Amino acid sequence: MSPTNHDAFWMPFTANRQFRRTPRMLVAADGMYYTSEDGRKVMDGCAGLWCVNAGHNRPRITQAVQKTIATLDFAPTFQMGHPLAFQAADRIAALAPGDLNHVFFCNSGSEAADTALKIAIAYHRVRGEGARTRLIGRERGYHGVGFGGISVGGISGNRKLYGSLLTGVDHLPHTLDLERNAFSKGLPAYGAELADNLERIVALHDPSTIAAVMVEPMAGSTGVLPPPVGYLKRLREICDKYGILLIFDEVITGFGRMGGTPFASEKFGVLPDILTCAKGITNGTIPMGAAIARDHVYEAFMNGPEAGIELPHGYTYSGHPVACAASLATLDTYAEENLFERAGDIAPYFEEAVHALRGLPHVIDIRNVGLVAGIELSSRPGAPGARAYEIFDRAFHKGVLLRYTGDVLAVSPPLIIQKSEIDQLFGTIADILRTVD
Ligand code: PXG
Ligand code: PLP
Repeated sequence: MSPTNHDAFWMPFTANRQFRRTPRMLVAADGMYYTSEDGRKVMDGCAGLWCVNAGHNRPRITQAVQKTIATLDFAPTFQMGHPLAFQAADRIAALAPGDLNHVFFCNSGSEAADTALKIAIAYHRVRGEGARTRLIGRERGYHGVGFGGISVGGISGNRKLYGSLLTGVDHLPHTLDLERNAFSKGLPAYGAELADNLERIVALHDPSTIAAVMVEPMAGSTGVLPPPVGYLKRLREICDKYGILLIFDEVITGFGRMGGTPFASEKFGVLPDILTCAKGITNGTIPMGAAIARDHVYEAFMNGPEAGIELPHGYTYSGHPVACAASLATLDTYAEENLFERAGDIAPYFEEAVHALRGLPHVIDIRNVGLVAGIELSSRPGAPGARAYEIFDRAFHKGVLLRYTGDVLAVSPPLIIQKSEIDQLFGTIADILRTVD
């Protein structure tokens, strides 16, 4: 590590002391590759943190950011406007399925989640159903790190240090079922009936108290859990039956990750009432997130006196000009190169390549959809996560950047990945699996 003081940066979701002993530093990025501080090329097997969907250092995006920052470095969006925010919202609304037409900007997936939850509760309140305040999430759900997101999220490690969280939250069971579904290719066949737990939760609390259900269409950061066939449709039906809003958190699944369509919502044929996104919205270049609402949600707020602020919510940087410019250029890049279709076209090759790891030591499940794969390993006795960490660290030193969570390795490359790079990526993992204990 270079001779700066490395104590000051309190690193997020990192074992800070371990990292300082064995640092892994990146200094540059281009296309599919990072450059490490010691000058090695490292293939980006996880699109940064699932966000660099078009690959690194795309000239169109860089130029748009440079031009905008030199022209309009900042402009407020509270009672003021600037054209880029309206253009970016238009483009994103056009990309989003159905009548998801109203884009509320923020700066991250966490803020998008909290924004969506607030809109959902307020929606019922402005319609005269103010008793609908409960929020239903799911075990193993990840919705970022705001108080709303960790409350509705289902990761005990992210919740237990932080006190009482939001009240009035309940959780569906997660959908991972190794007994019935291990080594499924694409969506697992079994588990649609798990959505019926929503009926039980509704009966317990009474529908008149429930505002919204929030889930990731495919849970990403807790280990790649594709939805069982029919599961999301069933959730939608139960929400409709009881007047509950359905929120899809597409922070990872958005912008082509699932292959073939911009959003998982379209891919799986289920339209939520609110959709949240971030990450790929700017190809990871500039922080940005959004909560996108359908017409009926937005219109419920557009009553009352015209001079009244309909939604008392917003961030200093909602619709930041540089982020909006980055987003517009990102969407142009995705469109010019047909990257969502490309991801769908190469997904079968990716699927075969990851499932070829079946039978190697420690591998107990492989899950995939689009350009995402999770490789679940058996844990070392008494040391959950240690094996995956060691593989992650070794892979970095062999020139491949992965993610891991618990003992699941996660692979989610930029959508520009070539077949030869898919071979190299899984070949490196296979080599390590053969030798790691
Ligand atoms: N919702 C979902 C579904 C996410 O995956 C967030 C919300 C929060 O977004 P922000 O921008 O506030 O981080 C996320 C983020 C990983 C990993 O490797 C996943 C995320 C972030 C960092 C690492 O699992 N997901
Ligand atoms: N804290 C203080 C003291 C502030 O004045 C503001 C915004 O004006 C915030 C927090 C919120 O910051 P942001 O709008 O960037 O989320």
